[in-house]
Amino acid sequence: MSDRSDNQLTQRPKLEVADVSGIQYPQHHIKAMPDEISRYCFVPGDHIRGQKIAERLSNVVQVSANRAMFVHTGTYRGVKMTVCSTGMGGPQAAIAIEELGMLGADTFIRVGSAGALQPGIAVGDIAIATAAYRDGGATRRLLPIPFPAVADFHVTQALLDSARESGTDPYLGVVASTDIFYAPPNQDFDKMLTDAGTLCIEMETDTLFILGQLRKFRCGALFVMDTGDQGCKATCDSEKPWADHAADTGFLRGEDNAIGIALEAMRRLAVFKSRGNGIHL
Ligand code: R1X
Repeated sequence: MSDRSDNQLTQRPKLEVADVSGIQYPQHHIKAMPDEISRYCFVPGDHIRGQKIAERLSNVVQVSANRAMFVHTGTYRGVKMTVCSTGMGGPQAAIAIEELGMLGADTFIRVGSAGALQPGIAVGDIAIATAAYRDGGATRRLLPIPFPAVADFHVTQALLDSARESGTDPYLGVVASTDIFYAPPNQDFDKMLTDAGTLCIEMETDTLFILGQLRKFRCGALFVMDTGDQGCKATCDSEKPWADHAADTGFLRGEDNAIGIALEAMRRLAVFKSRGNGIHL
């Protein structure tokens, strides 16, 4: 075991922190001005992953840090991009996405982690969502459950193209979103999802896609697997079913891969749009 002084967090380079004192912000939670938020936003749940994405941007500034939503804006290959961690679960993700939208964002990529539901999937593998099974409750009052939670086609295509060009052959398909991480075991539910071909399970993508539909945002999501089809033990050195996000080398490689894929996909969406090639927004 490493002690605290070896902790990866303490070793991460410090990012510039904006002075937010005495300013009236238009949104209740995200303490930023519209010109500090790009229309192109990454929405990981994990603020450490958010920081890792931010570290890949140039001229990056932390524009807000409130209630687990750490917001950084910088540029990637000339394109202004924002990263905002959403925390875990649909309700907080909804707050983050809605406020980013009111600050001018309209294109969102979730860079998440998820647990595998299909045979053959390993820790560190990448999945891209085409749609999300709506087991989460956050958006039920926005659009009723029969309404599907579907990814934006162009964002999904950009993620797929970016993955393949990076040499990754990602899983592509439906993911499941749920609210309860420590749900009572329910083999029938798990079997239903697996038999239906659901790739993996996580907690925010249904919310992202429903807000995308309702608010006319373009939304996509990709995930690094933190369990394999036989739990973590088959693929990593842990007693727990999940890979350690701070230490498991397979997971960390996959996370780094997912971040690179997402950045490049976002850049393509920006370039494509600026050429006026028919994206609907
Ligand atoms: O979406 C899931 C949630 O944010 C993935 O990881 C978290 C739970 O451990």
